Amino acid sequence: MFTHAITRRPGPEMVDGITTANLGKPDFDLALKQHDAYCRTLADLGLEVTVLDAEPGYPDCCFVEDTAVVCEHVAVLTPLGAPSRQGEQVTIEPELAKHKSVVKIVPPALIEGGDVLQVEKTFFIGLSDRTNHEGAAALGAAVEPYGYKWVEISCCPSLHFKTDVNYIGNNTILVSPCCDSLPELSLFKRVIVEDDEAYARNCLYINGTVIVPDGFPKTLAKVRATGVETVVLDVSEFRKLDGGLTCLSLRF
Ligand code: CIR
Repeated sequence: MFTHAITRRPGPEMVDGITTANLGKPDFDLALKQHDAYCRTLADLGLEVTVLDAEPGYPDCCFVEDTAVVCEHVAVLTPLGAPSRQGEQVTIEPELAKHKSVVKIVPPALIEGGDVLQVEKTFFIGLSDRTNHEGAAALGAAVEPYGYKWVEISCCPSLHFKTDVNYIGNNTILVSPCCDSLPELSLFKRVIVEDDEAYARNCLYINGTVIVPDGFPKTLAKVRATGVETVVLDVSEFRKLDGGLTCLSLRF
């Protein structure tokens, strides 16, 4: 069960965030409204939500998921693989320290939270341009003492592992066709999300409810067919920066 979330509002500099999406610049005012709705939804689902102010100098600072990996026993601060984002984790540390003991991973180990999918006592860690083997091993070493297992995965070349694979409860994952055949994921029931709705692979599971991005009817129907509750949220302005629903919060 999650009880808390940390989010960070986007700042006006978000229009200069990293992107490969080719969907144009985000509308800052609309992004603020969407961010407010996102935070309200997490609160409606029972979480105590801490909303931090934007951090000047960091256009991608609202994507807090990448700055840490938080589990029941420990919070692991990540050094971030994208040079323009390195340092975002510094202001997250005191927030996490209010709740957890904090461990820091430092370069040359590189890892971003978007590459880490935790399902119960296992961390699935995808290698990417942002996460290297040293980063995966450092996260593994930080959580192993608490009885967690970790699995390093090489999948398709997406921004993050959770661009392609996300847990939606009931031992079920949403998965890209490319990652569907990964032996490491074979114990899950798998719901394949085809490329025409690729963005919707990044749904967010909170305590029995799955938040699905607006505009992806086939994925919404597939998620509902698994029997979970769903909530639909419009995060179009974050999509323009390659950001999805999971990236906008740290949950614990
Ligand atoms: C970036 O490229 O770092 C941001 N524009 C998007 C980060 C998305 N984070 C995530 O999927 N966990």
